[in-house]
Amino acid sequence: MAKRIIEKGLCELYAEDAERADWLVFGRRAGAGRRGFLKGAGLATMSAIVGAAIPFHRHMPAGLIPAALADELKDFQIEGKDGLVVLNDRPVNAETPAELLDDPVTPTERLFIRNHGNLPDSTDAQGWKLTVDGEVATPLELTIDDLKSRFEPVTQPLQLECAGNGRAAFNPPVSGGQWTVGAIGCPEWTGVRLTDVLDAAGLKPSAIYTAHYGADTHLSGDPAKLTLSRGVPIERAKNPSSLIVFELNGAPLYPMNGAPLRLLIPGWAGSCSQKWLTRISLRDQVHDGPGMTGKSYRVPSQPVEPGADVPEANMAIIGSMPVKSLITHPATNSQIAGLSSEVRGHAWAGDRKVEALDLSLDFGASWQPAELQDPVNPYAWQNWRAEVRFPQPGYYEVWARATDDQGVTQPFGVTWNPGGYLNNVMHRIALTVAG
Ligand SMILES: Nc1nc2c(c(=O)[nH]1)N[C@H]1C(S)=C(S)[C@@H](COP(=O)(O)O)O[C@H]1N2
Ligand SMILES: [Mo]
Repeated sequence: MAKRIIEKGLCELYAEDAERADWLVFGRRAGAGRRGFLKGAGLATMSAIVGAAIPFHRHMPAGLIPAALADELKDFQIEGKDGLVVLNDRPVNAETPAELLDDPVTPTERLFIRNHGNLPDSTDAQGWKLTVDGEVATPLELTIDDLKSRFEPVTQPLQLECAGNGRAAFNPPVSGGQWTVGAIGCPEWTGVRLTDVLDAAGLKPSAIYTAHYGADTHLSGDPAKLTLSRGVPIERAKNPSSLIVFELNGAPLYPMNGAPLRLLIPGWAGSCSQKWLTRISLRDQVHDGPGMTGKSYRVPSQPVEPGADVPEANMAIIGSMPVKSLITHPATNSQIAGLSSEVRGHAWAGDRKVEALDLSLDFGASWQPAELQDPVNPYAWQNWRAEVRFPQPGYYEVWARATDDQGVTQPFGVTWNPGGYLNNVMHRIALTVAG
């Protein structure tokens, strides 16, 4: 596995803008406790992070990075999240270790975070407005209360996966977040159907693509620049599983997962699911905002040699995510007492359904089927389990391989592409069987 590349350090972040760092680190506005000196909730959080009371906290300046954390991003916890591995902190990007994704429905504190820019100044639902404009008969401006009162609510577990999940395994390495396997989750979302809102605005026949806009700001601080603005073909927007959501697991959205309003286009590249959603514009052409062109969220139309420089004309926009699976129990490197163990996890296939999940204990020489459940609704991941028996004590690898309803199976090796996307290589874990 390629070495993790941490793009920005905590020290650098605090040195540049301590208040914003507080917001990113503690998930709340600076000044609420750490302006001046450490007190109240800020002090409690800081004590929890360093693992002890801080006797001299009265002298600890706001914005000071505890030396205990200075170069240890891995020990660094994001308030409201549990056990996520921080890949870089400006912007915050954090993934979930596979064994913490064991729940059938992903808890909020275990849903990954993928940010391109600075968080919006406010994530307050009060006064938030969503504009729907462009190729529509009646442009709309909707508050969150309007969305709740005018449209039918929908609550469903739905998968969200970053297109760059698995990038860390690319060889030659590709720049960008070095995600391993944990930029995926399937929490329960509540919102309204995007198609219902589009119907209310009245789509013109010329509307062929959406364009999504959010309130986060560009890392450069330039207000004229957008962080990310992707879109989807109108048919995908009309899919009843495409939602405008305001709740995550029965509570208002977590700030860094897009509060107070976001899109969810489950099964497609996570980047289609605009966070801090402020505007959906209907276009009469394929959207060309940041994230739609060049090497962003595009892959070669034909397989290429690893490291190849692919001309833009040969690149196509990513749509559905491919068939994939994860082993969430046991954790890799576990010791197994006895000669058998339950193995379990999830499998998903973007727009498709997973038809089979097979396991191998002998490096792919033979395979045995696991019990695979149907999705609880379209675009929820599918849970699977198996009781596996090991012939004798020793070192084993468990490999999981999902096959979708078109017969497409996960590959053994990475299908290389310049942006480091869509790595759906089989997940493997290591087990020591004590017998
Ligand atoms: N406004 C905005 N929306 C965004 C992003 C972003 O940086 N800004 N990142 C996108 C990407 S690349 C992914 S994978 C998902 C991640 O959602 P999460 O952070 O809630 O897990 O949000 C998408 N929506
Ligand atoms: Mo992403």
